[in-house]
Amino acid sequence: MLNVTPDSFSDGGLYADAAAALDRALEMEHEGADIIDVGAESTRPGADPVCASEEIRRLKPVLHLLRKKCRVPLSVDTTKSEVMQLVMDEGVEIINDISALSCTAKTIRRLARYKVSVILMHKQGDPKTMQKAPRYGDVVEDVRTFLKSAVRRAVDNGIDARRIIVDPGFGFGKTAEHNHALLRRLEAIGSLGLPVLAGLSRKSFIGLITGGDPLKRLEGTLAAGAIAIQKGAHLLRVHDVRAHRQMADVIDKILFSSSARIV
Ligand code: HH2
Repeated sequence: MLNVTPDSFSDGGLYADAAAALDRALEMEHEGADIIDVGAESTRPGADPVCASEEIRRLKPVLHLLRKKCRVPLSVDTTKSEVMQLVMDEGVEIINDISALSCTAKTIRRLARYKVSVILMHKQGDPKTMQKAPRYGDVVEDVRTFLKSAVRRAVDNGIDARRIIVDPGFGFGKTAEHNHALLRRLEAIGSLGLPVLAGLSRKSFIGLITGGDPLKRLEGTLAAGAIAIQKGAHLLRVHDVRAHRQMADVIDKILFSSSARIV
């Protein structure tokens, strides 16, 4: 992941400048990233939303450079139709939407025409308040049911099912126990028959186990990522690419014939 934000929870401000963002993207590519996911709005718990024009102002120069220099596919983390349109015109291949395409059907049909892939993520509530009192019946079943209907809506509006990735949305309106249950039973999300992405990197439910601030959660993040791969995750969204590449390659070599993707 490449956060071009001033306020992301662990790397805010580091890559807000386009040249620094390009250097980091090339470094991640060199370290073994399969996809670069660029985000211009922090969605950490408590974050204030930003408007589309500010998101575009942050993204445009970065995407322009990345498009020219990066070899791996580019993804953009956004929920806004205007931003989706701009980044598709810049040649971005993947839209990562933490609201699972809550946009209009018209926007979804436009995504289908551009033949982009989409990441549909579950969240409960919005970043500003989502950690106040998350509630579920059975968190795994509730998340699975939500994703199933988001996939159905995307397909009904023309998105090719082969271009859809699902994501249970670790940390988005979930207590630590909810996150543990989703990780323990991640196969249930995989049973939707689509690739699963897990975004675990440095998140607070890992910090609650290990202690330490976000920059000191690498080992805990690797443990959670290793569980996710064993439970069927196809993609990991990470800050620390080199360490995850090595971890995923070892698990894949020993347990699976195909390789997990590092984003
Ligand atoms: N997590 C974050 C942002 N986008 N997208 C998907 N699909 N899955 C995730 O788990 C996910 C995501 C939050 O992490 P980060 O980008 O590190 O922080 P911030 O939102 O503060 O920029």
